[in-house]
Amino acid sequence: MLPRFRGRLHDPRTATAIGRWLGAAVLVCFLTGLVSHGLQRPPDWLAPRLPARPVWGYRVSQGLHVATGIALVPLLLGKLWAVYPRLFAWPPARSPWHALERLSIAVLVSTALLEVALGLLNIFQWYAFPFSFRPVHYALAWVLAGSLLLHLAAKAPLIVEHWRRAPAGADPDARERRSLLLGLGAAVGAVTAVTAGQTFAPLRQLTLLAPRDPDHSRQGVPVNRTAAEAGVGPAMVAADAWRLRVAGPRGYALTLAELRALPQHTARLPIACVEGWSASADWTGVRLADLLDRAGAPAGSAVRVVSLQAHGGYRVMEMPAGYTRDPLTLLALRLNGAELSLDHGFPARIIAPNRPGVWQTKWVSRIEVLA
Ligand SMILES: Nc1nc2c(c(=O)[nH]1)N[C@H]1C(S)=C(S)[C@@H](COP(=O)(O)O)O[C@H]1N2
Ligand SMILES: [Mo]
Repeated sequence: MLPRFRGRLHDPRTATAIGRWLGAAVLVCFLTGLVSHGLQRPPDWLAPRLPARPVWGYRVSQGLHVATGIALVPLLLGKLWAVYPRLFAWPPARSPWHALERLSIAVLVSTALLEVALGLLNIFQWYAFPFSFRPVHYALAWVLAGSLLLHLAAKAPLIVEHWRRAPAGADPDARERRSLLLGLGAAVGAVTAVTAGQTFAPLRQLTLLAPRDPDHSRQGVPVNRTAAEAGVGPAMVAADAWRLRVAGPRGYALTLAELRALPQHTARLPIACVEGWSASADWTGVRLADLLDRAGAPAGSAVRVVSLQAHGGYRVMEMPAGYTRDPLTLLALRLNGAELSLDHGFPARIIAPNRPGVWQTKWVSRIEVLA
């Protein structure tokens, strides 16, 4: 037997009131998800057009993506609570049209729950699912958007009827409904407050539940994958073993001492991980533009950057033209005034403005100019 809820608030008015906030959160989450996807895996037409400004663009958009995704947990639960009795109404379909409408709700509810669950698993780096996260999360987002539009169209008359505040006295449940919405708002506020500090510094003190606490960091920046996890050992980066090789029209190789002797520049740039944490730091090193000029790279060329790491998805990175000549794009040797630690990518790592953390390649060994 399914539990029977006897409360009076399982009605279209409550569903509309929660739906407003739910819809807004889904919209922000969807749009910032598109930004995230576009910056991480741009299609060929988009890659050369990706902008390196604002430097905090990806940081803000990905922070919003993860924060709205987390806020969806209480909002979805609240909405499901409000419509719960209708989900199991009997008979399941009264007409072919009604059957279709219920089918679209089944798709909507299941993709919404799946998207939030996958996102949460991913930010906690618990890859419990047997497929790669990003393409599935991206494809399901379109299924969710499509079924949500269908749902909004089917419910448009009810939404219109209940969108506005009822005239005073006409709605006997108004007070109870307001308490429910306040409670839900408090739940959203609470989950946001204890997680958003991972990217929004003023809330840092409250960061209880975020998987990456930026205060638990070395050199002021959390470490996402350690050198040991990536299989990079001290012998591989020893002074006599490591060279930076630049392949291009006039290719060359440099030792770390030679790199240090080139003009050094400092940029304050954030690392913003897709998982929602971010941290700003002072990065010092050689401008990628200077290294490319020295290799005779034509203006507007993209590059491929290869890490010492033996395998793994982030061993090889391609950087589109919009970033390669940017004065803030560095092959960094120092972090917050000290030499890079091995975990942060010693001897040299990439740091570029407005790019996802996954492409801030550590332990760089090779830079190839692309045609
Ligand atoms: N070679 C290599 N570079 C890498 C990674 C990696 O796994 N291998 N992880 C990336 C990810 S996902 C992030 S968020 C940043 C984090 O940099 P940090 O560990 O110095 O904070 O490094 C990026 N650079
Ligand atoms: Mo990351």
